[in-house]
Parts: sequence; C-alpha cells; structure tokens
Amino acid sequence: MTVQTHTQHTEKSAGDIDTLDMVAQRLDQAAHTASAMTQLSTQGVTLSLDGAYQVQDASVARRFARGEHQLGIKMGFTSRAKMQQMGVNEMIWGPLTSGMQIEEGGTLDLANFIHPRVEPEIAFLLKKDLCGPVSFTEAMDAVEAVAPALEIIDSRYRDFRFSLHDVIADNCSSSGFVVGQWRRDLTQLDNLGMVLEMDGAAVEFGSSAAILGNPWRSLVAAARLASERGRVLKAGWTVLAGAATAARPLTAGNYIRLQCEALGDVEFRVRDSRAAATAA
Ligand code: OOG
Ligand code: MG
Repeated sequence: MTVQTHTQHTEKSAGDIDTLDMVAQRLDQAAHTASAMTQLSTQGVTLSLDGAYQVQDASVARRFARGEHQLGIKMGFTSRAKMQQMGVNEMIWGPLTSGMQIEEGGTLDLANFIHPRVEPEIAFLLKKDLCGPVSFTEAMDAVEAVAPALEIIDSRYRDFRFSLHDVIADNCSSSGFVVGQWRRDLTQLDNLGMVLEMDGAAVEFGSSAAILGNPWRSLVAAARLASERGRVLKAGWTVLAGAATAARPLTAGNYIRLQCEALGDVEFRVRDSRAAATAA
C-alpha cells in the first residue's frame, strides 16, 4: 500500500485519509498500550514526508482527545551522534505532551514503555511566540530560561528500527522528558560539557556543541520547521534541542543523572511495577 500525500496536492482521496488515520490509530495504540508494532515501511506502508507528519498530527490528536495537552516540541537528529546511532540524517520534530512529563527527581515506570532509552538534552522555555525564519537574536529574545534536560525516547516499532518517515509518523519516538532547574542567565550555550550517568557511572560524554554546533541553532530550526507546517512555537512552551550523545537503554533500578556544565543536574529513577507485583 502506498500513500502519496504531497503538499502540492491539495486533493486527497478518502482512501488516503482513511489509511493515514488507520496508521495513526495503530501507532497511538502501540504507544498507549506499550506494545511494539512492525515498522510501517516493512509492512508496505510508504508514507511521503507530508503523510508522515499528517500521521503524527492524527496520532497526537488522539492523545489530546484523552485529555493531554501540548507542553512544547522536541527536535530530533540535531547531532551526528544521534544520526549515526539511528541511521537517519535529517532533522525531525514533534509535539511534547503533558502525559510525557516526568518531574525532576521523579520515577519512570517501565510498565508504561516498550524499550525506552534516555538521552541528554538542553531545554528552552519560551516567553514569546516564535515562528518562521528567525535570527539567532530573535530566538534568544523569545527565551525566558534554559535548563538541562533528559529525554526518554521509546520507538513504537519493534527493535527500535525505523526509516525517517516511520519515525516522524511515530511522533519522533517521544515518550518522556525531565527538565532540570530553569536558569535565566542565557550565557554561552555553545560548548558546555554534558555527562550522562547511569547508577553513578558516567556512560556518555558530550558537549552542547554536538547539537548543530550550538543549541540555539536547534531553536532557530524548530521555529522554521514548525512554521513550514503552519505551526507557531508558543510562549510558555518547552523546546528540547535534541540529544548531544547517543541514547542509552533503561532498566529497572536505574538512577539516571545528567550533569551539564553551567546549567546543573537533572535526574530521575526507573522502576518496574510489574516486577514489584510479581515479587509481592
Ligand atoms: C528519534 C528521536 C531523536 C534526538 O534527540 O535526536 C531524538 C529516535 O532516536 O528514536 O529525540
Ligand atoms: Mg531527543
């Protein structure tokens, strides 16, 4: 089955829309029930770039229908480390919703995830709307604060394998995020040391420079990419700039911490309520 939905075609057949909706429903169901599904491209479902973002919209709409709301957006594949790990070479973006937020120092329950991984990021808090091709200065002017952050990604596809369009349709693997303390001092973000620790051992070392040379560039790109799909980054939203290093799989009992130079730490713990239930 091939679903060609290019932006230049204003008319879509009802069949295409049904297929996009069906795919969105399957992805949302896989996320909601934490059960892996077969990659779309290997099932013979070929989405165009536009079709992939339409599936993303439709699957996120299902989250909103369950009462979640949008808290921001995340950028993906803004570092070479991530592109190499996943074999994808283009930037992607997708919404962050209230159901994904984990409080700083909080606990993630593996029962709600398929095969989650964690990655070190930097977050921006917007104080003004941001849209379209903006300059560095305009982007900085729209930011209230910055913070160290951890993103939890959890591909709904079996074996965490996907094509560019598969992962976009899957809301860019977004499944959780933890933001540390916001800092209003927006000083140099271009070369901050970032150390990801698991259970007290440093496992990934990076620099904020890995994120497009400078994380501010990721915010500029976010404003541009969102506006290409008619979206505005809203005042009050959080924008995740993308991981500085490869992601690491999570297991029950993990204590995860990111130490980010000048911005401070952010942490969370991992448990598995299913294991606790079996032990009880
Ligand atoms: C896709 C999400 C990529 C990042 O920070 O680069 C991403 C994935 O790796 O599953 O969030
Ligand atoms: Mg990420």
